[in-house]
Amino acid sequence: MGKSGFVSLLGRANVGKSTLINRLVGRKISIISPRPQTTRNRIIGVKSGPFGQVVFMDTPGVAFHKSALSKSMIQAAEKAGAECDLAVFMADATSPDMEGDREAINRLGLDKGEGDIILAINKVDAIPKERLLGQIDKLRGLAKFIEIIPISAKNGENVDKLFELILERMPEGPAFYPEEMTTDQPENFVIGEIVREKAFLLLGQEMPYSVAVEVDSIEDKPGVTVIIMTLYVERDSQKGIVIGKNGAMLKKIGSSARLEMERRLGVKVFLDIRVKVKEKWTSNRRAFRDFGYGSE
Ligand SMILES: Nc1nc2c(ncn2[C@@H]2O[C@H](COP(=O)(O)OP(=O)(O)OP(=O)(O)O)[C@@H](O)[C@H]2O)c(=O)[nH]1
Ligand SMILES: [Mg+2]
Repeated sequence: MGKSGFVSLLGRANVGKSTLINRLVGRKISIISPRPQTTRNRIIGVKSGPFGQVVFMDTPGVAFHKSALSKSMIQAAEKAGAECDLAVFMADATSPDMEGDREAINRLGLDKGEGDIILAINKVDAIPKERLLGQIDKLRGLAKFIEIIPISAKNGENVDKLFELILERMPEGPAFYPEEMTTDQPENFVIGEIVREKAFLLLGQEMPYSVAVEVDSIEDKPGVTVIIMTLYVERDSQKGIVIGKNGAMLKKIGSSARLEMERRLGVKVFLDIRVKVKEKWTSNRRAFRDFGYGSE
């Protein structure tokens, strides 16, 4: 029998959790952006091999906004932290924030001394090496870490080593998921997330926090897959930002998302994105659960 276990990736928003899960699994299953609070729910990434199977859980970054959506996002992370065999707490070497890390650790219940935690200090490709030791010294007291490892999720530095450390701690057991499965996200959700990622990347600072995407239909026609989806925002002014002058922004978002969908699905895609206002959805639990965000 091989190894089999659950590992949660936890930390403040924007530290690189989604970048790391994609690298560990070897496939893009979680979207990435330079803005905090990109990931909105727990996303499972499965890595299978001769060693057995490790199930990683990407989680929403811990940020302290007051919206019901933010609170539910933290709950999703707490739940992942409680359900795993091992937690990887990630810190960001390029923007050290001891207080933020401490708050996140407390909020996630990682300060209780229960369960194994590895501290991974990410983005070490982007800082001078001599700054690292000081950071390790400061961070090591935040919880009872069994290992501390500097990594770069972006270029892969030390990620294999991190995986070895993880594997050492995994219990023996049967695999939970079929070997070929890499994520439990429904295809519809993944397709919606691609559009949200492109919106994040193209709108930059202008991106309304409240963008949500819903896939209305996916239809396979001869030679082309027709995907119709709706992008929701909370206010009319945000609708204007997303659509842009003469529809230019929406067009850019659409064509960049379509290219990625075509690569992923291996078919030609016709993509139609509509934009609608759904007032106050981030404070309405029912609404964001319908979108698939937050804790279950
Ligand atoms: N230089 C560098 N940048 C990185 C690295 N890992 C991630 N990033 C960048 O950091 C930003 C945030 O990455 P994400 O993976 O989306 O971070 P996250 O922790 O999932 O963020 P949330 O989902 O918002 O909590 C992106 O711009 C990434 O390209 C790294 O190892 N080095
Ligand atoms: Mg993320």
